[in-house]
Amino acid sequence: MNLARFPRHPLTFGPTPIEALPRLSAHLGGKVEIYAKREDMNSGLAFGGNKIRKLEYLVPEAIAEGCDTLVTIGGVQSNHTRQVAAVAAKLGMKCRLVQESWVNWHDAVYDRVGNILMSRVLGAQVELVDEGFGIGFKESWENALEEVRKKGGKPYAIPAGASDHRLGGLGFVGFAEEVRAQEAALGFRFDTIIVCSVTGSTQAGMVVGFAADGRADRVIGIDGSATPAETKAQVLRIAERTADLVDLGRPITEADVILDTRYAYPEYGLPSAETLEAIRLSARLEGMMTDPVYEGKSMQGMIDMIRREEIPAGSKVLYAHLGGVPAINGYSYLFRNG
Ligand code: 5PA
Repeated sequence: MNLARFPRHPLTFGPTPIEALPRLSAHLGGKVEIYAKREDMNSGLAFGGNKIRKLEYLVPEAIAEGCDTLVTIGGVQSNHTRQVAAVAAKLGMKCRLVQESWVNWHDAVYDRVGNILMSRVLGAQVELVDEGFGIGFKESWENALEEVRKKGGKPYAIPAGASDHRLGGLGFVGFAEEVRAQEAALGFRFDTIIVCSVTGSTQAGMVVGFAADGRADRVIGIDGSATPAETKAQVLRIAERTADLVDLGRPITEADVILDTRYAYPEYGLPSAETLEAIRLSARLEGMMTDPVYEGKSMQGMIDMIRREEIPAGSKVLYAHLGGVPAINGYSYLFRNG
C-alpha cells in the first residue's frame, strides 16, 4: 500500500489522541473496553473534524490547479461546509457554500447558530437553498460552480462531505495507518472500530486502510443517513477506487463494507430518544460531547451493540469521534432541561 506518494497539505495538529473511556466501559458491564480516537480535536481550524483529514489530500490539487474559490455543499448545519470555510480562510482562498434544507428541524435559530454561524464569520459566501437531503451531486452545487466561473473565478469543486471525489478516501487510509502506529505503542490491537457513515469516504478510507491488516470488516459503519442503500453503495464505490489508488493489492468487495442500518431512525438529522440517551450518557460519564445528527447515533449504536453482547466480552473497541458538536446548538429546545 502506498499512501505517501500523494501530496498532503498539513491542516491537522498531527496524530489524534486515543483516549480510554473507563467510566462508560464500566457502566456497560465492564466486559468491553472502549476507547475514542478524537478526530473532533484534530485541528485548530474552527473546531476541526473528519473533513479536515480528507481535505489535506484535496488541497494540494486545488493549489496546483490555481483555484481561488472552494465550492461545496451540505445541510444548513453541515460540519463539512464549516470545515471547508475554515480551510479556505487558512489558504487565503474564497469559499462558496450551498446549504440545503437536509434536515426537518425548525429550532428558531437553526440557521443562525453553530456551524453556519462560524461559516459566515469565517468569511464564506453562504447560500441557503430549499432542497431536501441527498448525498449525490446536486444541481445547486453545479450552479454555484458555474456562477464562480462566470464571474471569472476558478472554483475547486468539493462534493458533499469531500467524499465522491477521486482523492476523498485517502485521509482515512491515513487514519488506519496512524491507528496501527498507536497500537504498536499501546501494545494491543482494536477488535472493532465504530464509525458514523453518511457520504461514505470516512468509512471507505478506513475499510481500505484496515484491509491492509485484515480488519476491513471490523470497521462497523453506523448509518446516519437513513438512506442506507445509497450510503452503502457510495462507501463501496469510494473504497474500490481508493484501494486502486493506493495499490492495496486486493480488490475491495461488498463483504468488506459493514453498514449497520438500525440507528438512523427517525430520519437524517433527527435524534431518537435513544440517541439523546447516548449523548447524555457519554457526556455525563466521560465529559465527551456528541451531536444529534452523527456521533450521537454512532454512540447509540455502539452502546446498543455492547448491551446486546453483539460485541463479545474481552473486545477492545475504538470509537472514531468525527466531530460535529457545533450542530448541537441548533437543537437547543431538546436540551432545555439537560
Ligand atoms: C459526518 C459527515 P461521511 O460523510 O464521511 O460518511 O462522515 C459522516 C459524518 N460525523 C460523521 C460527523 C460529525 C460528520 O460531520 N457530515 C456531512 C456534513 O455535511 O457535515 C457530510 C455530511
